[in-house]
Amino acid sequence: MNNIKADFPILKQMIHGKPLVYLDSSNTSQKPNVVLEAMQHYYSNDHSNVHRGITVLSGRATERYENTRKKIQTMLNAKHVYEIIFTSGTTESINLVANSYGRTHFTADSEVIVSTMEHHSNIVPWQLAGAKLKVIPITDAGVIDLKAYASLFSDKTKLVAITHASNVLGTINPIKEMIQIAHARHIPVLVDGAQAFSHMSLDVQDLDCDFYAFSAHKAYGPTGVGVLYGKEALLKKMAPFKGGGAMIESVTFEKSTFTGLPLKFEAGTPNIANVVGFHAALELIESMGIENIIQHERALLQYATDKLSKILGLTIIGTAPHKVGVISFILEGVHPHDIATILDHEGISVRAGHHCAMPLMERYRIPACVRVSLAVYNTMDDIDLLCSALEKVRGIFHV
Ligand code: 7TS
Repeated sequence: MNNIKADFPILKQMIHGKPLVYLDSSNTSQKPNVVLEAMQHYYSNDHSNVHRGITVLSGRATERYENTRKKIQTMLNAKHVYEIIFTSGTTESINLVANSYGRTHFTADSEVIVSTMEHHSNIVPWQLAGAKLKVIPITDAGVIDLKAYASLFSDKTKLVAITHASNVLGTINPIKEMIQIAHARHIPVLVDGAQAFSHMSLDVQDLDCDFYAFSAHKAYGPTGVGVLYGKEALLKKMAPFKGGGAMIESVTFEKSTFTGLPLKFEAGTPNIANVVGFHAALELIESMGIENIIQHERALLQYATDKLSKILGLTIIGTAPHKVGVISFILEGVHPHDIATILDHEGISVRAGHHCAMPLMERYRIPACVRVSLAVYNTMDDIDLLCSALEKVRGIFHV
C-alpha cells in the first residue's frame, strides 16, 4: 500500500494552507488517476450508446460497459453475469428491490426486518413500499442481538434488509449466520454492502444472500453508478422498476413485454462512462489485493482506535470486535460540527452529523457524532495529524 496516495491527484492539494488529510471515505472515496484516465479515454475514443446500435462505436461502448459487469461478477463470485444490475447507487439498488420485489410480494400488513444501525436508504424505501419495520436491537458496543433477531420473524415477514457493515459504528455484521436464520424460515435477505465492498472479501454464493447492493463511488469509482446483485430466480420473477428504452421486447399501445436479465432493470441510457471508469477502480482493487487492503485498513483502525482512546473526554461510539475502518466519536463539551469545522481548518476532512442514521443516534442518545473513515490511501501520519488537531480543539474549548 506504499505510495498509493500518489495515485490520487486530489490528495496532493492544500486546504487552508495545510496538506489535505482525507478521512471521509465512507462518505465517498477519492478517485485514482487510472479511473480518471479510463473515463477520458472512453469519451475521447469509444463513446456511443450501449445495446442499441450496429456501429463500431456502439460495439466498443457496449463491450466496455459489459466488461465491468463481468468483472463485478467475478469479484462477487456471482453465478451468472446477468445477476449483476447497474443502478445509480446503493440507494437506487435498494429502491429497486423495494419497488419491484415489494410490488409483487408485499401486502397491507407485510413486515421487513432491519437493524437499529441501518442507513436511511435501507429504512425509507421499505416504508415507501408500505412495509412495517421490525427492528433488531443492538448492544451498547454496537453488536446485533442475534437472539432478538430470531424472535422478530412472523408469518407477516417478507424480507430481511441488513447492512453488512455500519457506516457509523463500523460493525461488521454476522450476515452469513443471519441469512441462514432467515432462510430457515424461507425469508430472503437483502444485504446493504455500501460500506463493505472494497473493504472486505465477498462471495455472494457462499453468503447465500438474495440481494447485495453497493455504490461505485465508495470504492474508488465514479459517482452515479451502483450495483444490485440478485439471485436469478428472484430477479426473473420481479417486474421492472423503471420503464423505457432497452428494457423491452415489444411495445404496443395496449401492452409491452420485457427483455430478460439484466437489461429488464436498466431502462434508459445508463451511466456508461462512469461504469467504464469503475472497471479501472476494480482492477486497482484487484491489483492491490483485497487481503492487503483489509490488513492495511485494520492496522490503521487499530492505531487510530488506540490513539483516539487516549484523548481526554473522547468517547468512541461503536466498539464491536469486528469492524471496518470507521471510527465515530463524541468529545465532551464540544459540538461535533465545531470539531469538524476546526479539523477542516487544519486540512482534515471528516464528517459530522447524524450520518443518515437518525434512529441509531437516538439509540445512543446523541444528536450527532464525528466520524473518521479510512481507505487504502490513508497512513499512520494522517492519524497523528488528526490526533494533534483534536488536542488543538480541546485547547480552543478548554475541555
Ligand atoms: N447504505 C450505507 C450503509 C451507506 O453508508 C450509504 C451511504 C448508503 C447506503 C447510500 O449510498 P449511496 O451511494 O446510494 O448514497 N453512506 C454515506 C455516509 O456514511 N456518509 O455519506 C454517505
